[in-house]
Formats: sequence, C-alpha cells, structure tokens
Amino acid sequence: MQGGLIQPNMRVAVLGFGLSGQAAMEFALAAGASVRVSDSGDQAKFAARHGARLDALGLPWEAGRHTDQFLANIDAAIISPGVSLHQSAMKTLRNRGVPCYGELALAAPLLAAPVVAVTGTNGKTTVTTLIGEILTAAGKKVFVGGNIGTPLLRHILAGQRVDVIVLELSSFQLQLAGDFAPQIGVLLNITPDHFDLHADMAEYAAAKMRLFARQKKDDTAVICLDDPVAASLTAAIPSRLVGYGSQTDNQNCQVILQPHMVRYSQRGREEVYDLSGSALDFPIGLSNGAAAIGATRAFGIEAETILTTLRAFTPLPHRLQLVRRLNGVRYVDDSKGTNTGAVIAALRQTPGRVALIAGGRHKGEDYRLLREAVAAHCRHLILIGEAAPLLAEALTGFAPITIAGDMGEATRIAAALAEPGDTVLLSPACSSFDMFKDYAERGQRFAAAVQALPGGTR
Ligand code: UMA
Repeated sequence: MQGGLIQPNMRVAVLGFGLSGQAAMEFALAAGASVRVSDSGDQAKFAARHGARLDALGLPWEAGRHTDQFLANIDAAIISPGVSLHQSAMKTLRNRGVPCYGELALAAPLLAAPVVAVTGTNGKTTVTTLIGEILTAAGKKVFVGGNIGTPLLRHILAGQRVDVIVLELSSFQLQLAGDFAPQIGVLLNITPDHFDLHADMAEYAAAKMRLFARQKKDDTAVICLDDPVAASLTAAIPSRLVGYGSQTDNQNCQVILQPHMVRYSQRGREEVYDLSGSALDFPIGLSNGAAAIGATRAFGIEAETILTTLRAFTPLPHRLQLVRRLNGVRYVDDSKGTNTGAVIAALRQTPGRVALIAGGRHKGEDYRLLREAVAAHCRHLILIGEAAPLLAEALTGFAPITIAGDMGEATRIAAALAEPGDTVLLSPACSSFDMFKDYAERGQRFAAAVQALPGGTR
C-alpha cells in the first residue's frame, strides 16, 4: 500500500489507541513503518484489551500516560482526535520537531474520490447522513465516515473505489489536518463546546475553519449565515461561498429558509423544496436540510432526488426523539445535546413548559449561557452527574432545581413535576462518560426509565 506521508522503515508512534489509533496503526504497518503505541488510558484495562494483540504483532506499547522516553527517537507521530494538543508529551514532540499528523493529513494525498465534509458544533451527524443518503439515491457509490463512526483511514486501508467520500469532522480531527481540503466543505454553526481539550473559543473556531483553509478557488464552502460566529469568519475563505439561512437581503445567502420550505437560487433560477409535514419540518430540521441542499446541489445532484430523499428522512435517535406521550406529557430524548448551544436550541423549539434533565461530565463550558432559555422555558431543572453542582451554581434563581442520583430517579422526579402540555426533556449540556458508556446508552436508560413510569397510555 502507498503510505503517502508514512514511508517504509519510518519509526512511527501512534498516540491514542481507540478507533482512530487502531486504524492508524494498521495504516502505518501497511505502509512499512515500524510502529509503537502509546495510550494514556488505564494500564491494566489497556493491557487486558490490547496487550496480547500488540505483543503478537511485536509492537512496543505503553499505557497510563504518554512518556517522553517512549516517544523518543521517532520520525513521526499519529495523533488520535481525543488527544489534547496542550499536554506535555505533545509539547515535547513539537520541541523535538517531530511531525505530528492527524488522520486527515495522512489520508489527504491518498484520496481517490471527491470529498464532501461537514463540521459544526451541532447537527453534523444529521447533515452528513442526509448528504450520504442523497448521493446514494442519486446512484453514487459513497463512503460515509469520520466522526460519525468509521475512521477515514479504514476507507484507505480497504482500498475500495467510491464515487464520493462524505465525512463528518470534529474540531479535533481538523486540528492536524495537513493538506486535507474537501471539494465541498459545510459549516453548520460554531457555539461553545469542548473546552476540555480546546484552550478557548478562538482555538475551537480556528479548528473548525481549518476545513476551508486549503480549499481552492473552484471548491465550495457551504456556510450557515444565521450563525454569527460562522458568518463573521467567511471573509477568510478561499473558495466559492454558498451561504444558507434566513437572510433574504444578503446576496451570499443562496439557500433560504422559510416556514416549512427551503428556496435555492442559482444564476437567476429558483427551486423550492417543500418540506412541510416531513421529519425536517422544524427550524433546526429545515436548517439541516438547507445545508444538505447547498452541498448536494453544488455537487450537481438533481433537485428532485434531493427533495425526495429529504422528505423521506427518518430522524436519528437521541436527537429530540419523542420517546412517549403519557398523561398529556411528552418525553423527549435529546441525549446528543451535549453542549449549551444544543440545549438552548432544544428548549426554544419545545412547546409548553419543560422539566429539563441535564448534567453529566463537565467539558469546561459556561452554563450561565443557559440562563435566559432556562428562565423562559423550564418549569424545573433536574440535574445529574459530575456537573450537577456546577449547573446548579450557574442556574440557581432561573428555575427550581432538584439534584438526582441517577437517570431513573431524575425521570421519576421530572414525571411527578410535569403537568399536562409539558415536556420532560433529556438534553444534558454535558458528555455522558461519568455515568454511561456514551450518549446512546444515556438516551436508552432515559427511554427505559420513561417506559417504566406507571400508568397512562402511550
Ligand atoms: N487517549 C490517549 N491520550 C489522550 C486522550 C485519549 O491516549 O490524551 C486514548 C484513550 O485512552 C482511548 C483513546 O485515546 O484509548 C480514544 O481515542 P479518541 O478519543 O481519539 O477516540 P476514537 O476512539 O479514536 O474515536 C474518534 C472520535 N472520538 C473523539 O474524537 C473523542 C469518534 O467520535 C469517532 O467516531 C472516531 O474517532 C472515528 O472517526 C465520537 C465523539 O465522541 C463519536 N466525538 C466527539 C463529539 O462528537 O463530540 C468529538
């Protein structure tokens, strides 16, 4: 296999041995490099899980932390997305002048198909899925990967020929992206998130904008102009801008959101995408639809194929998913609402008063950003997890607060407080890793607790 930046006999360290790191190890081995693996996770657990395989391959490995000795005498390092670039091991590598690559940098010279890549704080998975479905409906052979689940290097390793590569990209994946440049880049929004690994909002926004940095003039940037941070950064983009949003008086806004529909205008021609009654017929749904329209029209897909696919779209689980109606109360699972921007959006579009279940692992966000939306929409806050005290401190006085020990208790308290016409909403503003395997398990536990509530009809 052609290794691009990784050449035979290079000494390569892989940092982080999750999904990305394992694909990176296989990629580096296939390129003929000599590989070592360093993971900061618990030593004993790592040894039990990966030790035998790495020993069988004859690869040196360390776990527990990234040490300078283990990372000495290497020619390159491959960095997994969850590895903080601010930690001392990364500083040492930089000081030693060791090239550090993320998987996008490694894949960039080896990509044999055009790329459509989606980033943003919220909505990435939905828009990536929509674009993948539209392109597939148009008869294209598509690889859909990245943050959505399958590392891009898996696609390179498989050597499969496709017509188009569709990627969901996180800010972490974009940080060490080398020469990676998508033919079509899509930016949905930039609101505060991930301050556990990013120093501040400027660094986070800069990572997102990295999507466009290496694009050429005839590439396309599809950007939401309703998002103030994203809109303020468009001047730096080297490619053709296709704006979307509700700004009818902005000539850069070619994909326009209207109630129940999206209008797309290009060279004086106008298309109308009527999404009324579809699963995308709500403000964020229409916005996600508009992003997918902008990207796939730029790719030359027929309007009819786009409309049919958008209208048939089934929403993804744990994103404002209705779990049950019980005694006039709606129970909604928005476990994927892992930052303040997502929670504010969820509250704004929920009818009636809300009993909000929030909390989990703190990612460094300022929960005071929730105050206005909580005061306007919440009947009660039920807080769980490590971040409960921080949330309570930030939101005391904006809604009554109860702290619960687990998801079952939180759900029962919310159910007891909710009145007919209300919604019990799980939208945590935090990651799930303090109490659950991931956001999906958190959502499933909520749904199970809701189904276990006594009485009523579904
Ligand atoms: N680790 C280190 N050093 C560190 C931090 C972590 O060695 O400083 C180790 C951990 O002990 C663990 C491994 O790294 O063994 C985990 O690697 P990782 O955190 O880079 O995650 P992967 O398993 O490679 O999965 C990543 C994405 N995860 C993150 O970015 C945190 C997955 O997105 C993605 O699906 C996968 O690559 C394939 O591309 C998940 C995610 O939560 C869904 N993403 C975040 C989000 O959406 O909010 C960004």
